[in-house]
This record gives sequence, structure tokens and C-alpha cells, in this order.
Amino acid sequence: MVYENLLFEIQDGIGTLTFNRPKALNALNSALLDEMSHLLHEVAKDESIRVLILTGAGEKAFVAGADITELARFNPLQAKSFSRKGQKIISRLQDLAIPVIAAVNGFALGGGSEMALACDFIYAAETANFGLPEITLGIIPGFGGTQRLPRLIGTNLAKELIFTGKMIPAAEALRLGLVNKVCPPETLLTDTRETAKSIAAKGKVSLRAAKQAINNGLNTDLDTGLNIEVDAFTICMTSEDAREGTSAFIEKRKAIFKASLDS
Ligand code: CO8
Repeated sequence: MVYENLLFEIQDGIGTLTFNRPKALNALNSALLDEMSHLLHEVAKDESIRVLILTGAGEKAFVAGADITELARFNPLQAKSFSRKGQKIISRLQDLAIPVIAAVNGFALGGGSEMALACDFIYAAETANFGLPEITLGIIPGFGGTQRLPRLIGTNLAKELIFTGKMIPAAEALRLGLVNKVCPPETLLTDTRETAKSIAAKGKVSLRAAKQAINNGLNTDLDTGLNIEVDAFTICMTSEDAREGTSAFIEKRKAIFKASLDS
């Protein structure tokens, strides 16, 4: 597939997906979502990719939301199908076996915030702004924002942001626990890649187990979550990486993890 709305590159095991409609502040239209769906399938199959980074082209926006010009033409059934499509793709992003980091370089609004919320964590430029402004358009978040935002920052703070539709700067997003780190715009990508590199050096099997244990456990009660952790831990112990990691410690050397997700 030829991507017209996305850029993608792989360097040192780190994939970087760039939303690339800078003239429309990288707004999500149907064509972009179709390309993203295809690309995420490819990423999931590619054993060489150990971490995925999402960012936006240009200096102004990560993603300024769903494309409002397209949205305005939808009838309710088309809107339903667009919302489902976006939710499915964003859930696929969340469920990727590898860690995914959002490097938010500017506006992350509506569907853009919702995209970032489905990543494992967010780094933001000092100039970034977050928000779910759908209420100002007479609609509500439709790509998972009403569900993921309260789970991340708490119900009442999420309600305030969704009910007012206000934008918050990166520093405020950091205070609320929405983002992990705020960086100067010039170093956002290098800082994100630095963290991605550190993660990419870890074992794939244990990374997947940790991600799945956290994600699956959050949707259940503590006892069920603890059982999920025991199962994930046991799977790690069957891997070559666990043998390598523990041997390396005992032999006082650096572990070199190789196990693929199929092992
Ligand atoms: N869709 C389409 N075009 C956009 C969007 C967008 N979301 N955001 C910006 N653009 C376009 C502008 O129209 C403008 O185009 P042009 O140059 O042709 O006039 C260009 O990008 C630059 O934007 P501005 O001139 O407005 O730039 P400013 O710096 O003045 O303002 C803002 C930047 C504050 C980001 C402003 O553009 C803005 O408010 N954008 C809209 C943000 C928004 O409301 N996002 C939420 C959209 S709804 C949504 O995401 C719902 C998701 C779930 C959908 C489920 C549906 C069924």
C-alpha cells in the first residue's frame, strides 16, 4: 500500500509513524485511518520492530482531531461506522505486542488526544496542547476518549476536560499524569528515541508480558489481575530471555536478549 497520509521509517528496531497531513494539522480522515490500519498490521508482523513511536509532521500539531470537514458531511450511520473504524484502529494500536510511545509535538485534540491515550505513554513538547473539544462541536469524543481519559487521570478531571472542551498545555498535562515527560520541542524526538532505545534493548517476551499484564489487569479486579500476572510471569520463565537475563546477572555481564515473540 502506498501511504499518502503517513510516513513510516524503521531505525535500530524503532519504528516511527508520522501523521502527515500538516496543512490540515494532521487531522484524521478516512483515508488516513485506512492507511493506519494497514500499517499497524504490517508493524505487528515485523519482528524487527521492538518499539513504535507516533508523532506528527510539522511543528504545529500531533493530530488536531478527526477531520471536521469530513465529519460535517456524515449522516448518523456514517458517523457510527467512522467512530467504530477509529476505535478499532486505536484499540489495535493499544493491543500491539510491542511498546508504543506518543511523541506529541503540538496540538493533540479530539481524535489526536484519543490516539495518544491508546499509546503506552506520552512524551510531549513544551508547546503541545491537549484537549477533547468535541463538546464545542455539539458532539462527544468518539475514538475512546470518554473511556480511556477517566481511566488515566480519574473520572472528575476527565469530566471537566470533556464537559468544557478546554485545551491544556503540556505542563498541565504532566501535572495531571496524562504525559510522562515534557521536553523542549527540538529534543522531543531524540528524548523519545532515547527511551525507546532503552526499551528496545529489553526482551521482547518480557515486554509483551508486562504490557499485557498491565493492560488486561486494569480491566478486572485485583485478584484476577494477580492471576494474569502469575500467568504472564510463568510465560516469561519459559523464554530464552529469562535464562539469558538471569545468567548474565550471575556472570556479571550485560544481558543480550534475542528471543522473538514466537519463542
Ligand atoms: N479537521 C480538519 N481541518 C482542520 C482541523 C480538523 N480537526 N484542525 C485544523 N484544521 C485545518 C484548518 O481548517 C486550517 O485549514 P485552512 O488553512 O485550509 O483554513 C488548518 O488546519 C490550520 O488550522 P487553523 O488555521 O485553525 O490553525 P490555528 O492555529 O488558528 O488553530 C486549532 C489551531 C486550535 C487546532 C484549530 O485548528 C482547531 O480548533 N481545530 C479543530 C480542533 C478540533 O475541534 N478537534 C476535534 C475534532 S472532532 C474529533 O476529533 C472527534 C473524534 C471522534 C470522531 C468520531 C466521529 C463519528
